[in-house]
Amino acid sequence: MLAAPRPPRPSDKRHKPPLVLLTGFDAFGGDPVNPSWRLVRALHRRQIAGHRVLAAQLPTRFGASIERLHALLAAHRPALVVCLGLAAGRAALSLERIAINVDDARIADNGGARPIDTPVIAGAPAAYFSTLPIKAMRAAIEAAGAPAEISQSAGTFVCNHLFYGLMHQLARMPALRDTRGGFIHVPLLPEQGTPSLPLAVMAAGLSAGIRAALTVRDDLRVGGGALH
Ligand code: PCA
Repeated sequence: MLAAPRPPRPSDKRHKPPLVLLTGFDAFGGDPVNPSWRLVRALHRRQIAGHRVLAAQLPTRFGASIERLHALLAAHRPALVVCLGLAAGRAALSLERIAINVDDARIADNGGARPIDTPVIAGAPAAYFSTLPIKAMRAAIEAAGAPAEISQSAGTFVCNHLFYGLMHQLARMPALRDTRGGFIHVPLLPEQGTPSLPLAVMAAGLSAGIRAALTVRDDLRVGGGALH
């Protein structure tokens, strides 16, 4: 005899939509706010292409930022992860192409650490490429009215460190084999200086970029290189 199907309980979390994990950093280096956190917070709980956005703040610290991110990855197993950080001086949403395995800090992080020429993860590969469709995302962000660019370097401070820690973990964890991940640097907010972008413009651009990352399988084959 067949067993009767188990009746659903109110606590059953069925049909839970897959997650998009967005991270931003806390304030650092004398700026009172970090626009990356303001931006991801603005998209928290939004639904994009059938996915639910979860926004989290990470500390601007070597080591601790990666530890916190890895805990979030293990707990939520997101379908897509986009980490964001501030790059004062840039004028567009800046889609990072590559994370490199080196920490070389020009200023101390929020815990006072200032590593120089040390690997993010000893013995790990020299670099990882973003697995986001960065050209398609640039096109989508621009179509949504926000400036966007491809960047060939995320620097050697905490943002590159976190980006590297993300890509290393996605490459290693079987449960995250299909999870796309990458990093976006954002400009200052208008009240912080120039160049800048209003929060609403960044939010419209980012949500269009996320939609592209969730729906475009093969990236566009269009230029995004730099001469220098
Ligand atoms: N930007 C820094 C670290 C935290 C942030 O928002 C960076 O570009 O490394």
